[in-house]
Amino acid sequence: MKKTVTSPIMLMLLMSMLTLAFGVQAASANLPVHNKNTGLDYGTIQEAIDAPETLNGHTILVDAGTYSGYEYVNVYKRVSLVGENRKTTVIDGMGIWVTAANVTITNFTIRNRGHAPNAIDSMGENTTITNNILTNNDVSLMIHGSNSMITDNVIANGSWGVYLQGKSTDVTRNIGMSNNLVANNTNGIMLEGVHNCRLRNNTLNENLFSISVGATGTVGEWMLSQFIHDVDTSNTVNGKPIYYWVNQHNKQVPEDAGWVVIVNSTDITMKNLEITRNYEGINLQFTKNSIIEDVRVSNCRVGIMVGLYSCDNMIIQSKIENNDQGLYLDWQTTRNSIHHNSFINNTKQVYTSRSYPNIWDDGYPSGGNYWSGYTDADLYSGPSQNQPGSDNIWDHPYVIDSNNQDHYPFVNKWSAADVNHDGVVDVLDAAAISAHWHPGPPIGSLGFDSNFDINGDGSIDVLDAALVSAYWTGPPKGPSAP
Ligand SMILES: [Ca+2]
Ligand SMILES: [Ca+2]
Ligand SMILES: [Ca+2]
Repeated sequence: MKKTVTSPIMLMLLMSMLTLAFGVQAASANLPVHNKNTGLDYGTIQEAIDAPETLNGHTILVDAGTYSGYEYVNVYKRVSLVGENRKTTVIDGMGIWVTAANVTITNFTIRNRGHAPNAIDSMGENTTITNNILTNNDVSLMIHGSNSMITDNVIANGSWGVYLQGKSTDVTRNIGMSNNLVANNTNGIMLEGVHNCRLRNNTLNENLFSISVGATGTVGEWMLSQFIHDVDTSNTVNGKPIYYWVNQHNKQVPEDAGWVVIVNSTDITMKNLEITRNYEGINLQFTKNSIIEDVRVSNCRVGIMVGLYSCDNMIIQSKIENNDQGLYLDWQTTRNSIHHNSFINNTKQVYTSRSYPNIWDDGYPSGGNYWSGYTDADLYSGPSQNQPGSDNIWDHPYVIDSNNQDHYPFVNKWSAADVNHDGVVDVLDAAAISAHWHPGPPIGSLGFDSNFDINGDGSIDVLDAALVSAYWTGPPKGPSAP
């Protein structure tokens, strides 16, 4: 049997022969960009925009293929740019610079864009960016215009993923982001100086610094409203939900948090959290009387941000490790009490934007914090560190600035069960607990020393001894029975 095979090549040949025969020009053979409204075709996206026939409200369709060769496409008319297929309609090395309002960009891959203007850079209001793949760009998406929508995009492998940045001349507000995958960027999503943004179901995976919120402007312009955003727990950082709380009181952040932002709130407890790889790990803004306790914050730009006007908070028993800046104290932050933490290998352990006074120790012998890289002598003990005998507290204060000093910096990393602070949990701690045994009456009674009340229940008893056993790091407690 003979089979009739019609290959695509044969079809094309046939079509060109027909075209020649009938003198009809194949409309789209060499001109891959089409104005859907006028029916006219163009060689480049820019030509289609520039054509006098292209008017506001028109849709420009772009065939699959790779588009490059220009610095950027200048979208200064209110048009929709629609790619044929987001995987095969590729803008390579060019930026899209949007200055008109009501522009839509959909179904493109935009990649390998080095410098400003960015891969997509929009000054226009009501910009819609949907169903694109933005990859290997310096900045994939820079949005300055209000009422913009960013949905269903993949934004990956760049230096900066999404940058929502307020204009210096106007208030930028009401930007929505939903169903985006932001992955493997150095910096994932930055909200900077924008107002009232709404984030839903965005997935941040394996970015070096996942997400940030900050204010811009001079001191007088640092408004609370730059932190009022609607970000719910459908947004995740490496599989863990984001808790972005505004105007909350007397609540505890769930322990599965991937990023924590607390705005204009009081009496919030953040306990037993493990936060890593955000721009700010825990970010307090305009927040008071809250407590950060037993958390570990690592590998962030800023481990814990004590932001604008955040006062009277406590940060205790936490490990702040391998961040660029361990703790950042911003404008008008005072009376925050920070002790029994370990600051380990942060490039800068503490940054104070101004020298507002804060409290860095819990008196003697309860002590202050552990600061990696800080060494001093430990020959003395006592509240003034002038009595002979070492006490595992350095003899001189750790000085952050003139208003901020830890008077009793620990020689060793802080651990609740290491009650003598010698860096191991062993028989000496068990003995010290016995020596300060004080079951029953509550804190404040005569002879009670809270240093030995490991579980903080107001009693020094068998439960505290059990914690020494549980956190034992010394030599084995005895011959192990077969
Ligand atoms: Ca000492
Ligand atoms: Ca010890
Ligand atoms: Ca106790």
